Amino acid sequence: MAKLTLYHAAPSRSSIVRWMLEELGEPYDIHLLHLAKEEQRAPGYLAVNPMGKVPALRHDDVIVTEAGAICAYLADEFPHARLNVPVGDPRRGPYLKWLFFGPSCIEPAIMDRAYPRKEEPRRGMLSYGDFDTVMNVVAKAVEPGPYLMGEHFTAADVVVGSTIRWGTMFNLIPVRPEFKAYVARLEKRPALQRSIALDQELAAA
Ligand SMILES: N[C@@H](CCC(=O)N[C@@H](CS)C(=O)NCC(=O)O)C(=O)O
Repeated sequence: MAKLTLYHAAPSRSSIVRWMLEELGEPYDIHLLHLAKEEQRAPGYLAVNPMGKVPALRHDDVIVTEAGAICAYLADEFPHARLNVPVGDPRRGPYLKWLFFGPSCIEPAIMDRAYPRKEEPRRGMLSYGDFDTVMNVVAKAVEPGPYLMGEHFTAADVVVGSTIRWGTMFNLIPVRPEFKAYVARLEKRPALQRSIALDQELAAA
């Protein structure tokens, strides 16, 4: 049994972590959950993630949930893969910013646009401000390329890149040349290609 187990549904937000694990190159096991069968609400799994959601990661006796936190954790625990920016490096500030910006700004901005509220909240009350600002900020950040941290591909690209890729795929974000080029660069990565192929096998089984 590998030290790392991903609680996974294919495809879903846990695919973000599967990509991260493929980038890492460490052996891992998959514990598959069928969301349509509500397996994520079974008491055994709620003991792993009381939110009843995937992903969750077990690393020996440590359980981590939330895709962004899992990617940050893995990047720091396995520094040889150079997917983190270590403590003491001034680039760690922007790196952490992107890791948090993905789940706390990009994703809610996309979902609020896909499922509009009856009453528009005040901009100042929303953690992400407004959709267009979020998209402009991300587009500007990915434009110089190849990655958010320049030449250094990091866990932040796995987190932010997964959401941009998925948003583009389902037409939930504007088709912008900056996003198309960034996603094309990400899709050239063998680890992402492997994780997509592995998820397709699982989904077809
Ligand atoms: N904030 C969580 C969100 C996870 C999430 O929403 N996962 C979905 C799959 S994409 C899920 O487990 N849905 C099943 C359910 O809510 O019953 C994260 O980023 O990890």
